Amino acid sequence: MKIVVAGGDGFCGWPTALYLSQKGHDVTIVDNLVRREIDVELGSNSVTPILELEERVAVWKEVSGKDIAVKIADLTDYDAVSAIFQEIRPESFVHFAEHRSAPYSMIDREHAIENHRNNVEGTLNVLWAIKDFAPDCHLVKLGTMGEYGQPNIDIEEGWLEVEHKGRKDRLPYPKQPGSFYHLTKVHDSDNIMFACKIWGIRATDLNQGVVYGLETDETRRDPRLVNRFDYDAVFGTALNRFIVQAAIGHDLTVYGNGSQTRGYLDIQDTVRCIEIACENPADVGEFRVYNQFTEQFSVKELAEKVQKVARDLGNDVELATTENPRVEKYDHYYNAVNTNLLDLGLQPHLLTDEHLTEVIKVAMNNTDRVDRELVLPTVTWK
Ligand code: NAD
Ligand code: USQ
Repeated sequence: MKIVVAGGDGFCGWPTALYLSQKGHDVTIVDNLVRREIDVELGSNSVTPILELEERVAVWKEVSGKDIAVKIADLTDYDAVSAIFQEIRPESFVHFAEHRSAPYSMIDREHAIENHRNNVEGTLNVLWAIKDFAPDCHLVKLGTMGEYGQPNIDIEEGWLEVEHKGRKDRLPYPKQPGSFYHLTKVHDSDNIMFACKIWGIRATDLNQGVVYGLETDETRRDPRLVNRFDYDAVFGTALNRFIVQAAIGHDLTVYGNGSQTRGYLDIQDTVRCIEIACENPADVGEFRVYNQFTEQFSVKELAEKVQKVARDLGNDVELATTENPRVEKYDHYYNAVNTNLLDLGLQPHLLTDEHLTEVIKVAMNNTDRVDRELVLPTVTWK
């Protein structure tokens, strides 16, 4: 299958591109490398030393014998997007290429607007290019579980059966996101749903939970293929941050009382979910929503797991109670459905002590790359 992986230089996109290539798909990475520029803006870095994109792809060719094409292009540039669609005519377009940090979108007005411009405009360009140049292309779009927020009822997969004043309908599940970033995903979902309806586009919106982990079978094949691993307070996600904090002997930054609960999944399951979505395309005009996570944890549960494994490795860290820079719910109900991907064959990698040990060891081997100044949060919601 001809597959474009947009955002293929990023944390989820790079291992996905390798996985799909290994499976024999004809993969093209599209990325404008903005994530590397944001590292410069924030003075941050990946704990793991990642190569330049062209070099990584050359190593993959050396290791696997397989080619991955690279297009350095910005999805907000319609000339570039339309040229890519006309040249490649992809069967699946996997869209990871967005600014994905909630704190980044909350820095100030300019960042909130740039976040919206980049994400919403990029996705609109992809929709128009599919319509104009590759109408049969299946859009596999990364949304987020955070689109739903934390409602006091079960979270369904995209839709809710509603009975109101004696009438019934199946309506889009209500969205109550918790940051301007998460809001961009809601706007994307609405735009994609509308495009499916009016133009007959096929789309799968993957509402992904928080991704943890580092390596996949493909990145493990050579140290030069290593994935990026963010630990700073802006782009690092909770579990990955706790792992690096444990590796450097820093107390774990549990925000508030740590009862905030989310869906989580291993990066090894992210790559498989994308394969499942590509191999089982949505129908013409269908807007399909899958919830992409495997387990639910509170932040405190995650921190306690990391604390235990770090202690076994000789690093004794405490759970620090850190004032929460965000505005979010505590002690809330959280029960989300995630059966669609499991029904299509996903076999989850669960969060085990062995997994945590592997990743903490990698972090411990790279502690010289960790800037402690980046660990504590500086961006607040208020
Ligand atoms: P990332 O920042 O590591 O990677 C995103 C990549 O997209 C980067 O390489 C960046 O340079 C590129 N990009 C951004 N805007 C672009 C544009 N306009 N044109 C071309 N390239 C562009 O992020 P990630 O963690 O790999 O996340 C990928 C996607 O998955 C995002 O859409 C994110 O919202 C979603 N997601 C991520 C997580 C997570 O925990 N990491 C969870 C749920 C959903
Ligand atoms: N948290 C802490 N301590 C930290 C960092 C975070 O307690 O040091 C808490 C936050 O307050 C929040 C929870 O952990 O309650 C999750 O925060 P996060 O930074 O791990 O994840 P989030 O901001 O939700 O964003 C991440 C990705 C984003 C993706 C989202 C999936 O960065 O791209 O969309 O996970 S979800 O959360 O399901 O919406």
